Amino acid sequence: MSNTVSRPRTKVRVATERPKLHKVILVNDDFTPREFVVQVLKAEFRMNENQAYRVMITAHKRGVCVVAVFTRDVAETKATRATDAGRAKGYPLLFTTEPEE
Ligand code: TYC
Repeated sequence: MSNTVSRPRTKVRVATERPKLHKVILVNDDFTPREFVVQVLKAEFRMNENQAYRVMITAHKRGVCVVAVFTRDVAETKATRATDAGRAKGYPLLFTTEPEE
């Protein structure tokens, strides 16, 4: 149309804007032993026994628990490594990632 003005569709972002952080989420299951979940949390997310136990028991009771937030690459790598650690032992242990709002 003659009265239609097209504008650039690219959003202008200021240079100081930080990349979105992504949550690593621990998902409960009925098979992975509690102690093994704690072990994986300590190894992959550098938690102490207390922190790891609290994250594990929260996922156990509520279904999921946010473990920590990272840049997307780091979150995905850690979630994959932690999930693979369970798979290597034959457990269905699952870590997922999700962008923060
Ligand atoms: N629900 C498991 C059990 O009772 C323990 C568990 C907790 C597994 C958290 C996964 O994300 C998880 N053995």
